[in-house]
Amino acid sequence: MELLSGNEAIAQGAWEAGARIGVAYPGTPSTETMEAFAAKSDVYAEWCPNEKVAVEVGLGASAAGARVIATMKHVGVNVAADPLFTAAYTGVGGGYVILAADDPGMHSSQNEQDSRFYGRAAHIPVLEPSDSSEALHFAKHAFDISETFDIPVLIRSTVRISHSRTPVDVGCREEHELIPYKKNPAKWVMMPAFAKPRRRDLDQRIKRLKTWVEDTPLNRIENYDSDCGIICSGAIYQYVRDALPHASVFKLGVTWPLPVESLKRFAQSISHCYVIDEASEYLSEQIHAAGIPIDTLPHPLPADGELTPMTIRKSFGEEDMPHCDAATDLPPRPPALCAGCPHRGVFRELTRLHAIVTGDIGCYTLGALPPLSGMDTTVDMGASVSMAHGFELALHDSEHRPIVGVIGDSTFGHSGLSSLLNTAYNRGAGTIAILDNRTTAMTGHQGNPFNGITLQKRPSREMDLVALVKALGIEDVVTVDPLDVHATRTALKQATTNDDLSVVIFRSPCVLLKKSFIRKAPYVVNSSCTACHACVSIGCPALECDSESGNVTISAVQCVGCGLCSQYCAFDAIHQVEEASK
Ligand SMILES: Cc1ncc(C[n+]2csc(CCOP(=O)(O)OP(=O)(O)O)c2C)c(N)n1
Repeated sequence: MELLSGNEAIAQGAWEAGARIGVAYPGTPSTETMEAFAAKSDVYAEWCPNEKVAVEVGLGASAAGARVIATMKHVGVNVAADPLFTAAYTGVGGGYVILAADDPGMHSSQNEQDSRFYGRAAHIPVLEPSDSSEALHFAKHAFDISETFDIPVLIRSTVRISHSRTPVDVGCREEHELIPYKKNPAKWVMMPAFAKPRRRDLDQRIKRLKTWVEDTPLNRIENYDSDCGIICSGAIYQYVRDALPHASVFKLGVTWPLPVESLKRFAQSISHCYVIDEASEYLSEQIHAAGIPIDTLPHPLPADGELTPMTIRKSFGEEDMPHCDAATDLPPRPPALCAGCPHRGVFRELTRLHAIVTGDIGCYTLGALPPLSGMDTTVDMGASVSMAHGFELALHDSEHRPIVGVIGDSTFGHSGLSSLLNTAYNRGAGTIAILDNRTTAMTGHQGNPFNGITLQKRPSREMDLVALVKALGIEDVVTVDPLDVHATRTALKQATTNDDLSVVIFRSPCVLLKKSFIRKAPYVVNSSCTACHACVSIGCPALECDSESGNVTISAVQCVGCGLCSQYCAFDAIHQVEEASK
């Protein structure tokens, strides 16, 4: 028995099922799944530059006969949707399981999405575990389902399943020989002449799945109260058990296709049957559409955000559960760039320039928050570069503020590269700042093509970012140390005042990377300080400002000695400890 997170359990299940290959792009809450899989014996695993590439690499390996797992967060499924939809037509060779980890409540995402809609739209079965033990077993089953029905299988988890640890009985690995590859264009070449019969074949496979799903033990009925029954899945099952212990429950483990006939019988056997779903109407819409009689909840549940046992109890007009009360008197902890983060100065300088900044997704999105307030837009990975081009197209005759797209190195590899190709191809202008902190910091320091570190630390290539940008025909490319304020200011000024498309690569390792950790002697403020607060304008959490006197001090615990604040001091009042004590 081990205590595993849902993510680790899915990796364990894939390993036990004999999966040989794992492919992923990181994204919370899915990331640890591939990290755990990569640490197993007898497997190959890699980070891909994005989720579309990952799903395609996985499909190739599956076609060649291997069992494969691909993992991503919910928004990654949008990126991977193109191969995903057609993979339902081709079907698989070796079993192919894809994890989509959703983030209801948006703990670390730009939107709330329900990946089960993808299963339904793409005709791909969806399994939803409710704890780590199920995560392991469902992952194992998913490979068999994939091979039996010749179809990829989606495992949908949510943040509470992915990140909660529950006891799991781990087993041994069952080796699976490669399923011999045979050339079969009618299955694998999806041009219309082959895709049309394959579409009809898909219908047959779905028909078989719909029969199978009525009896699979992955769904479970718990019969208690005949007056109140709940249909639910995933983490919500655990909340329902806590909140309404006497209710009967239809616990769905397969949420596409739904076991319509079994659900109908359950609903008819109960006086009042309800559907409880989180930040989504996925289940209730389908259950209504199937003509299954469902009651309206006594009090509606919130339409967005995570549910809790408490919100569910309240919707039934039940008393509070005192042990479930979360502390409400905790001090707020707004997110901030770390002390010493190399992204900080770039945003300070962009604000000084009054630039319109199209931002992107990564640690640097925090540059949007006060006091830096250095970002105008953030939408999806890669959008900084393409939206900067859009701003330029619309405003270049009327707006005299510089337009700057800001993107991280991993995000540039994910999809910024194709956006920059577009701007270069269409002779766009503006400035692109690539914040190359030598890692994919936001999701926990994964490797990417620009630091050349692979998931299993196998030999790799470190892409030459300057050469890559130049290869697009962009001549104005410079590399700058973002911890040098003068160099940063000069480079941005130069890039934003010429008529060309310019790229500035700000290169300095993430301060949390062990190797690069600056940890020089901290800085201190001396008596020349006039409390002008120019240093505070960079928003470093190491700088503390007395609310009454306005005096600034630097926390020796937090300061890592990057020296950015001293470069903003016009009164020579900030020095490193050794210098100050001279
Ligand atoms: C399509 C998609 N996939 C994955 C993610 C998760 N994610 C958010 S930021 C990020 C990486 C950011 O790395 P980088 O661009 O290098 O910036 P850093 O955090 O290092 O500053 C990832 C993988 C996402 N938001 N969207």
